[in-house]
Amino acid sequence: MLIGAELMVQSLIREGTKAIFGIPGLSNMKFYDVLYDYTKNESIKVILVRHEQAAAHAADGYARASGFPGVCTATSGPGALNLVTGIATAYWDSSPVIAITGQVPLSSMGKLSFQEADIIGIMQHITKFAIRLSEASEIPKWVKNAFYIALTGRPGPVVIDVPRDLWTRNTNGVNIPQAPSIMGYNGFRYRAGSEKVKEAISLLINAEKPLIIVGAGVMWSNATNEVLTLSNLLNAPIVSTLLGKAAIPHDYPLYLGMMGYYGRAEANQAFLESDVVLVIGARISDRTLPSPKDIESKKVIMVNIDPTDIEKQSFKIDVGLVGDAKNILKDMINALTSLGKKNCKCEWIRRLIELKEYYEAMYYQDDGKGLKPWRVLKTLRDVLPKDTIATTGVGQHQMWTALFWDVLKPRTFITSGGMGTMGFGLPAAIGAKVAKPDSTVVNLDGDGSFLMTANNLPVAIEENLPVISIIFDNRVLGLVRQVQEMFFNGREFSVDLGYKTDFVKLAESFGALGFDAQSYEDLATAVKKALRENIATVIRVPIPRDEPALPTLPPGGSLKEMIIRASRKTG
Ligand SMILES: Cc1ncc(C[n+]2csc(CCOP(=O)(O)OP(=O)(O)O)c2C)c(N)n1
Ligand SMILES: [Mg+2]
Repeated sequence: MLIGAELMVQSLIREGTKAIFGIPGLSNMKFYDVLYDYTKNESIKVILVRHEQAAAHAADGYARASGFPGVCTATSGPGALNLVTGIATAYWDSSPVIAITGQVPLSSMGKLSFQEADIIGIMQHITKFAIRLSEASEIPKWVKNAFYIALTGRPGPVVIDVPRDLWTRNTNGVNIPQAPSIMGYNGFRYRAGSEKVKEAISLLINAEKPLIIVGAGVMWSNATNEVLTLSNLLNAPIVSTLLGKAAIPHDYPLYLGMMGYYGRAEANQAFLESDVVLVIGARISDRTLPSPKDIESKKVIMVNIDPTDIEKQSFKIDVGLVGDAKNILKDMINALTSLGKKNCKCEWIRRLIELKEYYEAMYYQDDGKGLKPWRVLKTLRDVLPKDTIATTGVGQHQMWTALFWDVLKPRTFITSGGMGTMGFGLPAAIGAKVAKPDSTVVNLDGDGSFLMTANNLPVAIEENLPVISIIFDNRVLGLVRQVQEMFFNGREFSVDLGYKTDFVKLAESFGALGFDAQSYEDLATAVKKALRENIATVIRVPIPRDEPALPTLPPGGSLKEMIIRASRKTG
């Protein structure tokens, strides 16, 4: 005879769960009570966060770093509501997070009971699937289904809401399902037909200026090698979305960086000049392509596991290939090899090298007035191991990281793209460190973003998760200030964070190491010390208040209107 809470813990462990992030409370207390025994025999780790938003972000960071669903839990009402931002963040970025929420007892539902919230009603719009259980015996089935839904097709979050009385309910002879069974869900794992694959390949071979756009789907499908092979065979350069950065090693010579609203100029220019684009595992959001006009004259091939991504576009897709990127790319490579046609596209490659050199000379300048974000990031890259996992907050520092942080291994760049959630960096770093304890994890954060979830610094200390937070400390909500300066006639308002906050003391007050890096040398020394001491560390790096994140676009603008230089002197 097993009670519901036992069934839940055993089911999670059976699916491979190694860690759960959360906070206990009235409605998930029995779940914790059973977890207690399983932590004693080290079958599972339970990590106490300081706010449930961090539990969801940590599960998300865990998922993106490992490729395996991250699990979080919260009590009913305020606990579960605190998960909302983190779950929405995971949904927008297609990350497999599983949330187990406690709920008021079945008999109390709908009565404005203590800590009651309609979590399914709220979560169903921001999850791939959300279910409230009504029988304890259903737990194994829905845990199995949840993992299957979260990880198949386009990955995404799943919520299982468990009324409190089910945790303690006795169950007898419950069937442990061998396979998932969900009516009407098939994971979207279609394969593209060989005719369509040939059509796509012939468009690419005959292109004069082919370009590959890589999104997060390449990472989820583990298709990095296939993308590089195809790029090589076609002589087609690669650009990426913000999340697609995590899929391409940046030392690949034909990678031009992130394109889009704050994208690298050479990536945007290459996109504008290209004639055939192959979009792999990217949904082409309004951040990547702010104006669909910019793609209208091109031939477009789109590979995506989610057919709605192909169907919903406002521009024409010439060939849509629905299925897992790795499988489809293998078919494309086979088709290409059998056609045996390799065209050097020398003019196109020459032009791209020219663009790259031209813009790099523009980015990598240093007038000696204050620390330059690009040099801060180069300094960090030089002292951190190749497989370092970087997370970010949201703002200018995120855009500088997108532009100048070199990702050298897949799955080592974790950022909130679709939702743009400030406060993501530290908890996501904590989750990534739990998933990959042998990798260095660095949170490249903004001062504003860091302060949104810095209350979780003690988690890194108490759980012995030595993540390093680098604070790009411009004392301002920099990205908002920049938009006010550039597009609201300089009416900078409600963005200054003041000069009193002391990040070193804040770190030390939690028992972390704190450093104030006044130079690139200071920064390198502090990072080396953090690595040596191996405890959670905060390094504050002062950045001039008016340092811009460029390129950018005017509001509503197209990639043709890129603003590459600041109109007034900064520094
Ligand atoms: C939760 C949340 N609130 C508000 C915003 C709007 N927003 C976008 S960037 C930004 C400023 C971020 O400041 P900081 O973290 O210091 O980064 P910086 O731009 O200065 O590098 C704000 C307020 C947001 N993205 N997320
Ligand atoms: Mg800031």
